Amino acid sequence: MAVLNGTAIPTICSFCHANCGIIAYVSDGKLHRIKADPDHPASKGYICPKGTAAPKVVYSPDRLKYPLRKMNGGFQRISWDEALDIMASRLLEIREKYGAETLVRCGGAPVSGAAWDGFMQFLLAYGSINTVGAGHLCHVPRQIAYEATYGRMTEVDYKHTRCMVVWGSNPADSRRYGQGVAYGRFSRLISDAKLRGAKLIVIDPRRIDLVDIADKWLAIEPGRDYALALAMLNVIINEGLYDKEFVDKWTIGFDQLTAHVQRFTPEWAQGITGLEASDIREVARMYATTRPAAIREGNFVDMYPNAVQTARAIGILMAITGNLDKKGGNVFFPHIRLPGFTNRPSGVKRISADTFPLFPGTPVPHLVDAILNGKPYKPRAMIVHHGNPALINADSTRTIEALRKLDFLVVCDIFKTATAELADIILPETSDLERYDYRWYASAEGGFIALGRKVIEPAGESRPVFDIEYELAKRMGLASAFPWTDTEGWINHRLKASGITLEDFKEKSVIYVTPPIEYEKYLRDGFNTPSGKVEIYSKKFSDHGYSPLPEYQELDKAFAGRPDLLENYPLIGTTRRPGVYTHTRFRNIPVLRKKEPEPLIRIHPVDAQSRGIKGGEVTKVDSLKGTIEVTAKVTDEISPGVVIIDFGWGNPGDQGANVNVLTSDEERDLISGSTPNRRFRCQVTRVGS
Ligand SMILES: Nc1nc2c(c(=O)[nH]1)N[C@H]1C(S)=C(S)[C@@H](COP(=O)(O)OP(=O)(O)OC[C@H]3O[C@@H](n4cnc5c(=O)[nH]c(N)nc54)[C@H](O)[C@@H]3O)O[C@H]1N2
Ligand SMILES: Nc1nc2c(c(=O)[nH]1)N[C@H]1C(S)=C(S)[C@@H](COP(=O)(O)OP(=O)(O)OC[C@H]3O[C@@H](n4cnc5c(=O)[nH]c(N)nc54)[C@H](O)[C@@H]3O)O[C@H]1N2
Ligand code: SF4
Ligand SMILES: [Mo]
Repeated sequence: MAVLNGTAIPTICSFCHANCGIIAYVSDGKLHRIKADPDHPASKGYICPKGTAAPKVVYSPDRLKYPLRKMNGGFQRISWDEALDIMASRLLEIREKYGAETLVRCGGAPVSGAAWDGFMQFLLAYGSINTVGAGHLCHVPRQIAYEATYGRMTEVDYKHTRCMVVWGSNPADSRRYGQGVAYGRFSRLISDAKLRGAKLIVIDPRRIDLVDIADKWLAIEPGRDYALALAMLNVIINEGLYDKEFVDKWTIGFDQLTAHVQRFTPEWAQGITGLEASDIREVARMYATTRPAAIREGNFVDMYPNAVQTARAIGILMAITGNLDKKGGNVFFPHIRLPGFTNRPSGVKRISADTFPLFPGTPVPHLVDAILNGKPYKPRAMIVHHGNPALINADSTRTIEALRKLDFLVVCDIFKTATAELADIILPETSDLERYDYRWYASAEGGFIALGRKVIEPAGESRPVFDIEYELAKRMGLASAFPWTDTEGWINHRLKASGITLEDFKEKSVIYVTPPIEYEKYLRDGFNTPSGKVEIYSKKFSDHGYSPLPEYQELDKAFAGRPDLLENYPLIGTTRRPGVYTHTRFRNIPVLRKKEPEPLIRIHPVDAQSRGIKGGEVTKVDSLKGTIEVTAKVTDEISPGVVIIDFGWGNPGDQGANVNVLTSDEERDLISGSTPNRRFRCQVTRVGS
């Protein structure tokens, strides 16, 4: 399809997972302005400052415009032919010498179809199945937990609920009200529910904006939610507040759970969570007795070494209170089917197959181990597409050391990132508005697909990822393993199972491909588990040697029995995502940078005063892993003893410190390999002025 000839082109924003509908104003081939699309079902007229800044992003002077090759310690411009020839010969050589499985594809947060899929087909055609990304920190721990418990992740039915628990999610900044669901004008979802009389409970170490309208706020210590969830189960079971009929008919293992949670009293949890036992009781009762109720458990879960079992405990809360798949509860929105990739190599073993059998890929820290110690085998080459692993993983110093040890690193991005700095070859991709893409959404009205349109020509020599990987495959004799030859072919392949093609979007921006939501489907189909019931006791987990009931787990292993270390690192550090950025993106866009010019450490007045720190002063933060300097913001939005540092800084030129220098990848979730990116013990001192 050619670029649409018109001035107002409906498309979608892919700067974050919300994927709002936008209208791109183009004339003389130039993008002038982006406005919200009032009709798009994903956002109904909402747009954030990042979306509005799209022209500044696509025309940024920092855009990568040509392929680059590392030479003599710097980067030199090369042609596409050279770049692809070098890649083809190096990758063929590596395959010959070490085996296909030593190539790894690294992605990032899957904010668009292209981000999900780029270089996946190439990887399989080459003969490897090794993928890494941000999943171990982003959604996979929750996914593993819910798949084992009742089939798949749920969404919140905000429009019909009477009680919302926003648990470790900050939708006002993340614009993420669910996993992959379109709620319409989402920015008003929670306040509208409040206006209808629904209750709101916020569980968050920080006084986020939503606390202002909450009925109850639990300022929990970071990483301690597991104890809270177990104590809530204790109260709900012992006070008989659960849904007896649902539990009898539709769950397995409730009696074992009842016995299991007896020792997890609110008084026990009080000592761990920093919360009052009476508050825990009150929240447990409010949640269990106000039906229907729904928990929006956010991304907090995924960045702790007890991630999967915490999610299991939360999932079990949803189930025993009878809120699963019920109108106004935690529901399953309709699923869209997408055909997978072809030519999956057989007989190749994932690097983490033995250690993390339930993980669909490999957690990055495990890959880092494999690169550094060669076990079970040493990965040799990596293609990074749409991700920035050097900054986003726990213990950046160690991650970067591993990336440097690769024989061959290719990074495909639109900007020169901290990861690109380590690459042998940098490939410039087209930005979202310079290529076609698509996105699937679940919604109460049905699952639908929206098209991301190419509205302007690519910057410089940048190319869409699917064209790049096909060209590369052709040079390596792998073209026959591709069901497409370019971006449009890729979209048509993925849309096939929904019975539509790219051509169908000529007149429409959005096409519905499933029926609307149906509640209580389990009455007909059961739950998607081996028993067809909610598996409170998980045989799947016990078969894999994991605790079949959520067993409590201590944190901060490196500090166990070490009062000296606890004294040296008395504060608990966690991280914050500024709403004006997405992860490590956009610090180079001046209109956005103005809003949050530098990373801050939020510190409570009590902790600041005892250290002689004033707001606006530079502080030094030390952890067992490293040291950074950040400016202090003295605020009571957090509790004494807790500090919060902004995440996402550290790309070349942004001059901000990378908080993951402080985090550790040693303590991992047994089941998902998740690391405590949001919990590190630290000390903060004033930098002498
Ligand atoms: N301490 C701490 N660590 C964290 C988190 C945290 O909150 N605290 N959050 C975690 C989570 S949930 C996630 S998802 C990860 C995020 O991890 P990533 O997804 O790896 O981080 P991003 O900064 O979004 O990286 C995306 C990259 O894609 C590039 N890009 C943008 N558009 C295009 C395009 O069209 N084509 C190509 N090829 N590239 C493009 C961007 O320039 C950017 O470099 O971080 C995790 N790490
Ligand atoms: N602007 C912007 N939007 C984004 C992103 C971004 O980087 N910027 N990233 C996108 C991605 S990849 C993701 S995964 C989503 C995530 O979106 P959400 O699921 O909404 O998660 P976060 O925005 O990370 O908010 C997590 C909240 O949990 C709190 N928290 C931290 N630790 C704990 C804890 O131990 N317990 C509890 N109860 N709370 C805790 C934090 O203070 C924060 O308020 O956002 C997406 N949207
Ligand atoms: S960046 Fe802003 S406009 Fe774009 S999808 Fe996310 S919330 Fe919507
Ligand atoms: Mo994420």
